[in-house]
Amino acid sequence: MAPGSTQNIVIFGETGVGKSSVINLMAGQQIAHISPDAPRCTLHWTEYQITFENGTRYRVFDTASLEEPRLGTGAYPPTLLNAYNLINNLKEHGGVNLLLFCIRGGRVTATMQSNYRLFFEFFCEERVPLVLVVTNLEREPRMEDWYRRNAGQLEKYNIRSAGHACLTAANLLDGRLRDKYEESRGILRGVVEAHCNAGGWTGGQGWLASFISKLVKFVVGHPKKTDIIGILTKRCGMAKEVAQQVAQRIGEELVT
Ligand SMILES: Nc1nc2c(ncn2[C@@H]2O[C@H](COP(=O)(O)OP(=O)(O)OP(=O)(O)O)[C@@H](O)[C@H]2O)c(=O)[nH]1
Ligand SMILES: [Mg+2]
Repeated sequence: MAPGSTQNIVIFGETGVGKSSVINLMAGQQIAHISPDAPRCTLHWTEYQITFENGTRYRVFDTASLEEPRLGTGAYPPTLLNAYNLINNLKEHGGVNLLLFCIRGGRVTATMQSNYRLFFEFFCEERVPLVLVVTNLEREPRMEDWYRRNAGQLEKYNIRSAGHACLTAANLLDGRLRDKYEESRGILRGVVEAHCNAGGWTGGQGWLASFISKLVKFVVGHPKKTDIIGILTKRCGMAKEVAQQVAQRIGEELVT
């Protein structure tokens, strides 16, 4: 990794799974607010900066995920706008180096699978390494055992990761559990350092049209072509002809 460079990490996962707590664990101090946060719509994000003792710097984009396997039609326009703003912001900062997918140690669900697809397949086009961060494991005698028990289930849902960290992100624990919290910091930092891609991914030519058309697959009902052209021109600042071409490429999934 180039000395002095900053790695960009996108963290995602359902509300309350422990994203803010994981950021604080990684930082070694309280920089992110623990819930309840104000409700945010899908792909809205907050940015945090973390520097490890060895000097490596990270910019963490804490993003809001889907709360159900599908998106309501009304949620489609703001999600699209957030995705567009997020990719541009990431581009300005050199692209994404790592995805952290945060889940609570429990059973694997359809919403988890949808979020995995939204961020890894749709948003990052499978071009960014993904690390699974499993929280709430302080009661496990060996936290890593969760992964061994659930690897088959993850496989069944097609959730694939370059690495994983089984941990506890709850900071108000004492005694033996406190030791597990400290152990968790080492596990998390190790996996982040091991899997950050050297080059940031920024999304290629045609990213927007491709993302819009993939996102449609998640929406209940069919978004209107005129609504999409409206967002692209009014909110994303795109020229009308370009927006029309984008909507045209998406084609038959849209209602005219
Ligand atoms: N027992 C236990 N509690 C945890 C763990 N991680 C987080 N929590 C608790 O779960 C609650 C939610 O944690 P947050 O870190 O705010 O979750 P979040 O994903 O950032 O939530 P949103 O920002 O609302 O999406 C808090 O009360 C945390 O203290 C964990 O590993 N174990
Ligand atoms: Mg949070």
